[in-house]
Amino acid sequence: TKSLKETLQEVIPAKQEQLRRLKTEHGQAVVGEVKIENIIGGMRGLKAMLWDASVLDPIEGIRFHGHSIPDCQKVLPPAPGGKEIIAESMLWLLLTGQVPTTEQTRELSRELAEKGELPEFVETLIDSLPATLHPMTQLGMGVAALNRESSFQAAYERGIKKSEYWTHTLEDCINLIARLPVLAARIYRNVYRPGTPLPAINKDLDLVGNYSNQLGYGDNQSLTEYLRLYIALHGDHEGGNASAHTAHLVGSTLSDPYLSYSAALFALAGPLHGLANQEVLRWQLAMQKEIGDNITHENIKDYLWKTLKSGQVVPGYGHGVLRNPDPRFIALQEFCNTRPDLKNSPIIQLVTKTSEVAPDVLKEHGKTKNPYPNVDATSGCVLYHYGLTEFKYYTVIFGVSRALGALTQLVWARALGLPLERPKSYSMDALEELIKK
Ligand code: FAM
Repeated sequence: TKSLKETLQEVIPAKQEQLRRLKTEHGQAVVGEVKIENIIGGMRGLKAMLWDASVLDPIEGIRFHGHSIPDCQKVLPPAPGGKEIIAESMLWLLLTGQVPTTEQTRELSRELAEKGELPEFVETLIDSLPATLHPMTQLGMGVAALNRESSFQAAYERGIKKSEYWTHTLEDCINLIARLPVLAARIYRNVYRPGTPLPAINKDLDLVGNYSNQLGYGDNQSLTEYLRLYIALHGDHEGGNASAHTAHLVGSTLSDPYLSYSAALFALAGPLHGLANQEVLRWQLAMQKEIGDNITHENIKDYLWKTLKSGQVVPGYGHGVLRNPDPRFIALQEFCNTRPDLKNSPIIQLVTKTSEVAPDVLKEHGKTKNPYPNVDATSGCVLYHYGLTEFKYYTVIFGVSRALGALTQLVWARALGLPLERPKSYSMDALEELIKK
């Protein structure tokens, strides 16, 4: 059975050839136009990035190498005894475009478990941070510090050929994916469970099985399965989202994967991006407090208007690209519907009822281009139900996940020899000059 690296070695030449053809034969083909509204509107809608692992259709939602979420749920191997997609299967699909066999995912799980140990100085660094420092700041610092071990950086200093960049990048990316959950679990223990022992990595478990175990929830199979699904589904959301784009931009300078992904984590830490799941929970709990047990559509509607009239956004709704309910939201809601404890949980019921009312309210409000729930409308609330109630930590879990897609792109960017990213900017005066012409 072929390893991940061997599989990649096989698929890379055809992609290099595809890129060469696009560049030499179609380099002058026009994809779209650039309007001033794109330039001043956060480049929304501008088709200007190459990203192979996933494409986001505004209506259908995300597809990973052409596979929709329901397809992935059918074909990607789960953990032994589990049903949900695991991180290893998703990573394999993202990196190679191929569906792995069960054996291949097991081997990858073992490789990741073997590489998961943190260097001692990183443990010391993380343990020295104050518990009051946001877990995302700690995660970004830890990931950046891991770059002392970067194979890419060491090889670059030695002076390797460009064609060899990707193998060292892959090595760094696999090491980072292996270590991220261990680092993230250590942060959780330090901040929320000080003094409790961190279990050792179990070489027979998958990446997220180990993560759940190290967080202290290994006995809760339902939460572990949820984390598997959540982490697989959040793995990639095409290239333009702020975290993935940051990793790509920083990586394009040939900064190593640790530094690139650490920068991505700080983009993820913003409330309009990864922090949204924390915000959703805070907002839903405040709603729950205010309306009490009488959860009616009418009460929720009033609360939604109160939020909007106070000038705040409704967290968990809207999207930069999507124009329909997020299929990731649907998949997570389906997970809840198949489990009676979750289905009857007050917070999940509130999320469900809110999703029945909010789209109409947001349509009437008339601002957002997408009045439907995004994945974060529900993601944190399931964790809360299972007792993982420390919501400042939620974005860290997102950060463990997004590495799958962002690091995949770094491997491919080096395999394809993609250049430094450097768009052209304009001043307002220069734009006005342009209009006059
Ligand atoms: N509630 C109220 N107003 C909203 C809104 C919402 N949920 N979503 C968008 N708007 C407003 C938006 O603030 C903007 O107003 P201004 O013209 O006054 O600036 C207007 O509607 C047009 O925005 P848009 O074009 O529809 O959305 P953007 O592409 O600018 O922004 C989001 C997309 C996701 C940042 C935005 O919808 C939002 O703030 N949502 C709430 C926060 C959230 O759930 N973020 C999570 C996104 C998620 F998918 C992720 O990254 N994890």
